[in-house]
Amino acid sequence: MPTITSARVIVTCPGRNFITLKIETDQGVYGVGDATLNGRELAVASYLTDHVIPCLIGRDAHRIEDIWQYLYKGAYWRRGPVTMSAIAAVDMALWDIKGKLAGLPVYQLLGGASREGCMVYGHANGSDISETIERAQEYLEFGYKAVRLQSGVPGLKATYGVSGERFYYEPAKGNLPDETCWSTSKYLRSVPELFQKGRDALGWDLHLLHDVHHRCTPIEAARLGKDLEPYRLFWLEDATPAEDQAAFRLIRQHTTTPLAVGEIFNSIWDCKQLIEEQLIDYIRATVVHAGGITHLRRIAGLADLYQVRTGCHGATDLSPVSMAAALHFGISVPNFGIQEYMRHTPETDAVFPHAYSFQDGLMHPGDKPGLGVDIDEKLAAGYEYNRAYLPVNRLEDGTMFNW
Ligand code: CS2
Ligand code: MG
Repeated sequence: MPTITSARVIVTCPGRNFITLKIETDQGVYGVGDATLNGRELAVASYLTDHVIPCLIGRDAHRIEDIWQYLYKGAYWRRGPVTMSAIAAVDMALWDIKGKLAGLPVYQLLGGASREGCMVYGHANGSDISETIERAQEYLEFGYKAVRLQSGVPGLKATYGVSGERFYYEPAKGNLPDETCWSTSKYLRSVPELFQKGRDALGWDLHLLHDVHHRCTPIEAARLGKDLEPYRLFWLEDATPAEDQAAFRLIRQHTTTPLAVGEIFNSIWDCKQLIEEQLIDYIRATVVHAGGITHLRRIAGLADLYQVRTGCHGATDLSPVSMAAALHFGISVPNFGIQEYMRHTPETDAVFPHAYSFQDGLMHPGDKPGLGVDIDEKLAAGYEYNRAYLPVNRLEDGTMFNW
């Protein structure tokens, strides 16, 4: 049996902070796992270093499920983004080790490929509608089959998803949170035109998506869903905050626009009602924040019973280690929907060499044993941690709101 002999957390910041767990065994094989939690990275680093790693040494690295249960039940304080991101990193690293020792890519251990590749979506964003559509046309030329449109809102200085950068979107900036100002009424007035012009310019074959980013009340989300019905979106994401899963009943009653939610979920309990009542069409829970491949398979299994498909989060603040693990999961799971793919910068890709690839709108994890991704520790050491926060958001009268 491969015994865990050591493990350590690598903090690096090639343009943005990433937390990577590396677990080593007595078979000379190691595994890597992503533990990045945007804006709270060091909390997970400490959870791993100070509380988890001492419990791993001497364990059988093959016992993925047992170690998962040990870390979940053994913590006593269950769930939460910090705990579940730490467990996720251990889980990813153990699947990586298992694949390497078996000489197989992880997706072969998960039941093999269920499709040729994972359809991914890119992020077109711009300060106004025409710039957003221009960006989307570039994604169309790259071969993407799906693109998210996020545009500036007339009358607002800044809004979610608009970065000014052509292909990268990194919202975490500054030594303290930026403060942005929001108006739902201005936003609701602007979105239908974005998609009406989007359809006119981009046609009907390209899947179009949009992220509300938790900023509507249920009835506002219902209205937006209805307003967007003529444009046949692939999904409307995070239409309203989902702590109250029942809130989606009201949206569902009013609109047939498909709904996606869950990038901030960290366990099956966060989405059980949403799935069982078919209040959503896509579950966005991710490999890094929802307990790793092991737990994400449970979520996907529940979702499959109710015709809910996966649509995993894949922003730049999920490292290439997560991207690799998500693709092994995505290519094998029966109810795959779509995978988000916010490209990483060349400096990030250099720190995390990987086997996954993009072609004709699909991504494939590659066939290297394990996850097919690594961390170049020498390069990583050259990028010091640099504290950065996600912005906070206030209404025009100063009331704290959802970012
Ligand atoms: C977004 C993310 O990718 C998405 O759908 O919601 O950009 C999200 O804001 C970031 O991952 C937060 O760190
Ligand atoms: Mg989102």
